[in-house]
Amino acid sequence: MPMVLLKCDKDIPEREKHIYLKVDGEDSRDFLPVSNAATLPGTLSERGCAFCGAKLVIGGVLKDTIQMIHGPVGCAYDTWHTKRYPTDNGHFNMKYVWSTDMKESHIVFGGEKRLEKSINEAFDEMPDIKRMFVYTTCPTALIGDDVKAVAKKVMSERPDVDIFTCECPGFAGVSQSKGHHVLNIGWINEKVGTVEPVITSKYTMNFIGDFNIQGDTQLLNQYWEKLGIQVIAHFTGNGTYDDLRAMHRAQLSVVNCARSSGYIANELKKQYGIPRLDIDSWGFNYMAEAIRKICAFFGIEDRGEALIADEYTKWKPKLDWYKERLKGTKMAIWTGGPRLWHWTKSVEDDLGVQVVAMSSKFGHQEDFEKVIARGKQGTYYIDDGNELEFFEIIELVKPDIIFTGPRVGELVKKLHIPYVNGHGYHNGPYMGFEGFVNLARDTYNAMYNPLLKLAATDIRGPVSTRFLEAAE
Ligand code: CFM
Repeated sequence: MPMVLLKCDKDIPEREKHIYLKVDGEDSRDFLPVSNAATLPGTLSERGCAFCGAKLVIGGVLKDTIQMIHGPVGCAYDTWHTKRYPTDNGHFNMKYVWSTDMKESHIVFGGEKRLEKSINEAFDEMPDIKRMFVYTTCPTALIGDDVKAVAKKVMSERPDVDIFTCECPGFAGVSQSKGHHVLNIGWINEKVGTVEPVITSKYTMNFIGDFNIQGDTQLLNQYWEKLGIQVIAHFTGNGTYDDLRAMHRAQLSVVNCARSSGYIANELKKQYGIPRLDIDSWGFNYMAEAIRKICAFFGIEDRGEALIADEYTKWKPKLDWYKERLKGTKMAIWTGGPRLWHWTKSVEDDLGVQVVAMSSKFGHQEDFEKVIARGKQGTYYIDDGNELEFFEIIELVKPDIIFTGPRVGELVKKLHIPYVNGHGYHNGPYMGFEGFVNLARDTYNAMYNPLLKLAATDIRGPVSTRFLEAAE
């Protein structure tokens, strides 16, 4: 039976359609977990809301942009400081949070005036910042505040500022995935093509779907600089608002996270004829393959080979040191979706690890197609997993280590299973060659942390014996 009903799901048997166990001898194309569907009542989802997908994942990464959240203060607070995407201008994006702080009376009488006042206040407070994203949230979308009209009015009164409005309240979709989509499409239709970039190289590209988690973008940038490729826009790691308005001038769109940002790459192709090239940026084999593909596009294969050779000389021995000590480790990966298919084969090939269970919060059908194709037999593939399922799966597959977020991570720690932050990383970056050595190091450190052994020791036995001995 490839689809699995776990014991804990006996009262929500529909969950069977969301859990797949790949077994020998079947055509895996026949079995795909249901995904990107509304969470079932009765299951405690780990998902985020659609607003969060727009703000926390994509927009909030930009380094020079005020993120004005039109809603109750909680929407702003809860999407602030929960993600680690540094910037090279002193982390402006992570220092501040902006909210219109909607209260009951504003819901009753409308929040447009309040929004206008907040936008002006924010620009007055920060005279060096001239760019802003405005987001609606559940309450302000429900009452129908016209944020576009407000943004237009402010822009006409302040000609030096530019504002992008993202109307993606939390309820707009079944998960954060909807927010990615709305932001991608809004941006390409309203802002791309409104700034002309300065071209400094014969070779230009957009780098799409990398959010500079703990410096990923900055690490990969060293490669593009060595190869002589100009990145017109980073969508959105360490990126600027105006760079993203110039995406239409790149010769190529390179896509890492196809889930969150494939939409804009498709539109760039449709509207501007820019080809899309999908790559994986985690792992030695994948990174080398990515560099080869990009260099082949530009006809600079020699430069690519030289770069790969240099990086292998520098980092491969370090990777192998960890591989020697990690091979045979059983790993579970419970993140958003794409990292399942990005990582399953890379940890297997580069670290000798065996991935035994994978859970995706919001992946779509295509994500499950990719991960099941790349993943092993005997592995569980779960859509929108809940806490009880996680515990039952742990019993079934007995992982040695789990890549997941702090919420689930802190839970599994109580079972004395080490976890590595698969979202914001422990000590990243994790992309590229150097980054994958960091991932290996964090995995090794988590596995061999002596604290785990101490935490698993039941001190009551030895203590009581000592007391007995003292009493004698
Ligand atoms: Fe793309 Fe991401 Fe991810 Fe994602 Fe995310 Fe993320 Fe993720 Mo957390 S954009 S889909 S919505 S790779 S925040 S940086 S780690 S769940 S697998």
